[in-house]
Amino acid sequence: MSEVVIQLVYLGAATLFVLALRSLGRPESARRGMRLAAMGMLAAVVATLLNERIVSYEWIIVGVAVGSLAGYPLGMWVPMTAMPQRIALSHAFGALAATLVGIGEFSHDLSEGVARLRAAALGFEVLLGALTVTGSLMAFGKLQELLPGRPITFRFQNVINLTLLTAAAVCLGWVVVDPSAATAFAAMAVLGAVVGVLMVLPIGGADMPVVVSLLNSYAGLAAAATGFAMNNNILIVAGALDGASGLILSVAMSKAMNRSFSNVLFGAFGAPPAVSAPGHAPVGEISPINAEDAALRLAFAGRVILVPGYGLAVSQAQHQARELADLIEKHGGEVKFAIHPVAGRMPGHMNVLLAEAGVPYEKLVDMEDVNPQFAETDVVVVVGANDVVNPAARTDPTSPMYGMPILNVADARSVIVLKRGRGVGFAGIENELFVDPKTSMLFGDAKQSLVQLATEVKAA
Ligand code: TAP
Repeated sequence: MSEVVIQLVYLGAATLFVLALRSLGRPESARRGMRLAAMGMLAAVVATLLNERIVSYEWIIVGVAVGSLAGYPLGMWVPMTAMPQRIALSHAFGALAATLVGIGEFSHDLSEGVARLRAAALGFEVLLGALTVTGSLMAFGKLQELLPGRPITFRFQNVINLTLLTAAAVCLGWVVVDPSAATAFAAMAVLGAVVGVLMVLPIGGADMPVVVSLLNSYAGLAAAATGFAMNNNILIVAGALDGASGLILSVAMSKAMNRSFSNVLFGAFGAPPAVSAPGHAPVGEISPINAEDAALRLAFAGRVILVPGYGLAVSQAQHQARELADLIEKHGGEVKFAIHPVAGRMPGHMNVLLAEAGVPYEKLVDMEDVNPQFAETDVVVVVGANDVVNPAARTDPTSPMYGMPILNVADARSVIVLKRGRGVGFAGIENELFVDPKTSMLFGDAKQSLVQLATEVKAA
């Protein structure tokens, strides 16, 4: 009877996970999505605790206590800008759990003889799990700047990595053919862990969000394999959902950065370039503007679009951006926020920051929808964005960015750019928008500049 109840709860939890993923696709329903996912996870955990194979709850209680103590501060106190490394760490923990379960189950069954299918599932789980643990720790180290962010390359890196991965796959095959081959099982786990390190080291720190998302996918697949090995349906469903969504997200991120997925993984790209690409120095003079003049333009503008970018996240200026938008609207203007899919350093970065500041969802407009509106816009305020507004992506076939979809802010009647100086963005290339005759530069930290603008707009 209890088994029927458990399976029914699992079915409900799986439905909640699917609905949650669907809701997470839009900013206005994302909070609901998170709640649905949390409810699904709670139901799945409670149902699992009813499993009759559990002989003692003591260690489970200790695990829940330790996990909660570690998880609460990680969830509540880690700043938004540190979210990618926090997520990398979570994947490392999740994959470690899957790996240890796999090793435990394999060793436990060894004396009685492991069934071939089960050995295959456990081997797959441990191989992917070990790779994800070390890969995620490397990603964490790079994002946290404990390791150098630049790609750490070595000769024949792709050949060596591929050879090691093939050797690990051969060990897995060996375990499937002979499920008593404990040495092959151990060698496979070690090789998986080594591949995790060597695959992530040559990838630059700035590409880590794509890698973290891919490792998320691997952790999901490892969990699904655990589900097969332990005959647990919810692990299979949740793992498959995680695996598929992580992969889709990685590919979508690469696409929005105008990079092929294989280039991110094998191209040793993503290092902050020391100098801008030769031949791309923009011709023209920068026109600085002071806060007073910029505010006058904003106070009397009919249509204004704010374009947030990585600099807004760095200076944590989301509340000030919203305040400025409110003040412009009080003066009779209409304000929208243009959201580029890879603005910032992680998917949905700008949406999350602006939602935190209470910007209404209907004011956040996606790139495809906002681009045709720039031509009708009086003033665009670019807040710490650079690459996502670089016109070279549209106009310069020799630019490394050529072909990347961008926000066409250069189509607007006038542009005010808020940034600290002449620093380049993630792609490390110059931006002609900054010397466009209709662009004015308001230099300074984004938060301070927005505060000054707000003060001046209030007084206008
Ligand atoms: P970026 O092109 O990185 O430009 C950010 C600009 O912000 C810099 O030029 C910098 O100029 C300015 N800035 C930094 N700190 C600031 C501060 N405190 N106040 C004011 N300005 C500040 O940003 P973007 O336009 O958002 O583009 C994102 C880039 O990251 C894209 O190339 C994208 O492909 C890449 N990327 C994105 C993701 C995801 S998923 N979002 C993942 C990996 C890589 P100053 O130094 O002169 O101030």
